Amino acid sequence: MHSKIHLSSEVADALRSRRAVVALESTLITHGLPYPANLETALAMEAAVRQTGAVPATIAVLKGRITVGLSKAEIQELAAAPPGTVRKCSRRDFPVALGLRQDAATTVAGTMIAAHLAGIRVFATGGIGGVHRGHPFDVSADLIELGRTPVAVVCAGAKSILDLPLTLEVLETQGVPVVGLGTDTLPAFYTRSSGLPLDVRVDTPEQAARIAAAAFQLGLGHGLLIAVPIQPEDELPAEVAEIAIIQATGEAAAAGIHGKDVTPFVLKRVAELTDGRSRRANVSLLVNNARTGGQIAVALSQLER
Ligand code: PSU
Ligand code: MN
Repeated sequence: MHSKIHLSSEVADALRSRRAVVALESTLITHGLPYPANLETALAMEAAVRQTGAVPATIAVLKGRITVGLSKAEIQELAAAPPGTVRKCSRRDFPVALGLRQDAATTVAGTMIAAHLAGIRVFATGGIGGVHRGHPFDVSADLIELGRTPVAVVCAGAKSILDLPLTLEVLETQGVPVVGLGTDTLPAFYTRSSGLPLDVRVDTPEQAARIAAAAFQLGLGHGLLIAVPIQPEDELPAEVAEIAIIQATGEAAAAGIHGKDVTPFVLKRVAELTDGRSRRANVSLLVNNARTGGQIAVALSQLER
């Protein structure tokens, strides 16, 4: 294994004995949720993965080392870091974080890369990045990573702060299967449906695992998106989400916010504008996806035995 990557002994043991492991990202801890909700949510996601019989592997760069399987103390430290002090680590950021021995929080793209290097095939998160509304050239590196790294990413779709039709087009171009689990349409993060039809629906984690297993066996090198809607009792009404999103994205543009700062800014503003309701929805879908990721990882490891 690469000297720049470190696996916790629990994760290394699980992978060696071919047990189910689920990768979890760290950008949602440093940039997605405020303290202490970020800490509570990260730990709740790990617990949800464990309940399914899988082993969680929260991933970040710590002092220049890609760390797969953070300890509780390490999660706590990242969660309590003052906002803006930890680098958001996508594909392009690894050389900087590793070369300068920095701490950095991995995005969906960054976590996929680290998971793949470690040999983990299932990763659960909240929402993926996408094509920004009104900025068709601001395409999240997450979409490109899904096209070139063989990891199954379990998410609640993408926030409607993004241009969802263009996001689906880019995923198609990148050769990424988008599988609805219990849904015929792309979920829109805070809400169960964007109304955009998907061309594949499955209804069990086992079926999702079969598609992932086939992808990995074929070996074309791309990832998959498994889209799981937020639980009905926790979704925001579409118009509530939409009004807040339009205002927040407008404010971001007016304030000249760009690049990697857009997504954290908009998440924070939407939470303020919805009196915290969007944040509760966010936490709910994160824990739900962690549980579903665990179920898919367990099914995948059974298929391969
Ligand atoms: N979606 C969320 N919360 C988040 C993110 C996405 O609901 O914290 C993070 C993920 O780590 C994702 C990143 O990979 O934002 C996308 O950033 P960008 O749009 O700059 O590619
Ligand atoms: Mn972007």
